[in-house]
Amino acid sequence: MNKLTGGCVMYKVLTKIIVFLAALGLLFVGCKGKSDSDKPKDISEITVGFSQIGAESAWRTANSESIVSEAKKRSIDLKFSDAQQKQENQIKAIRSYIAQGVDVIGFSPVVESGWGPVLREAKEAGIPVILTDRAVDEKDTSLWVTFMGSDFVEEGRRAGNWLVENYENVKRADKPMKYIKIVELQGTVGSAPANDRFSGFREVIDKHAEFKIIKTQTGEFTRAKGKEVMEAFLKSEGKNIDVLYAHNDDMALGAIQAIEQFGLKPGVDIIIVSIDAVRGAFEAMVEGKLNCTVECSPLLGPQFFDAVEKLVNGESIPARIVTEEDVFPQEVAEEVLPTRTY
Ligand code: GZL
Repeated sequence: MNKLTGGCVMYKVLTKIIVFLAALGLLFVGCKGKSDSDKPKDISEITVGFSQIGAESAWRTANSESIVSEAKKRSIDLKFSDAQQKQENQIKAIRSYIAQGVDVIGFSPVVESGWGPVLREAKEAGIPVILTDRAVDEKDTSLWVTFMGSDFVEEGRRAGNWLVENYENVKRADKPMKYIKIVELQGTVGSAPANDRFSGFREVIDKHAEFKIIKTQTGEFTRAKGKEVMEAFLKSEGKNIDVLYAHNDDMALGAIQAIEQFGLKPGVDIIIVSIDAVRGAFEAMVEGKLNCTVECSPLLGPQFFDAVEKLVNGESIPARIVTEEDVFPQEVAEEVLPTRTY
């Protein structure tokens, strides 16, 4: 074999060795593990954008406080916005969170419909969305990771069941049982709690012919509007009203003022059942002015950030997380009031 041939052979062997070593190196780099961008972030590095509905009720204030204080407790960077009950403000806030590239978006939708486009934008941007408190009627459930909050239909059923089971014991003795006339203060028009509490209550009442809903109108979940609408009910129906069913305690508390100003006794002349179980409702029950409140817990902060941490760590979370709740009639109010945290 001449020097040239020998040199060629050597060259080929060396080339093969270099190629082999290079391939080995690439393999090693490839196996080094997740690149930085794939590694789960440390919780203190993540940013969460939350679009809150507004500050319409004591319940909402407690809900916001629960979310903001939990973020602080966990040293999570939270961008929080108040939409003053306007859907367009929530959509703007969510778009700004997308533009800022937050890691997770949370929001409580003021109404059920009209969220498809902005939720698709979040999905295209690869930002997971957590629904809290209220649901949306969007058919594509891949647009959010989980919905956590109460079962509002069940809350409406619980209010109806309490009334059917207790009206006879709480009504004035001189009031006839025949045709018990109910007036209803609905929540925000188009919102999940208003729609569901409306239907859940009727699921029960419609099975009892003696109960009749004679007036129903939105009080927008606020104390002021609840008082105003109750004044109108009293003007047209007066002493004809036996029961008030309010979709939240704030409207019931406003209605109590209207009933007293009209010269009737709330909780006695007009039996009142409402939803939320805020402190004000317990105080009204202790004074004998409200007869029952169905719990709807606003304290979603810990659950929300548990879900955020699981998401960021790549863990799975259930598509639906229901909050456990109770019913509080007037007779337990005094004992329970000191334990209430919202
Ligand atoms: C219910 C929540 C409702 C409360 C109201 O989860 O969305 O909105 O019942 C609040 O008090 O305004």
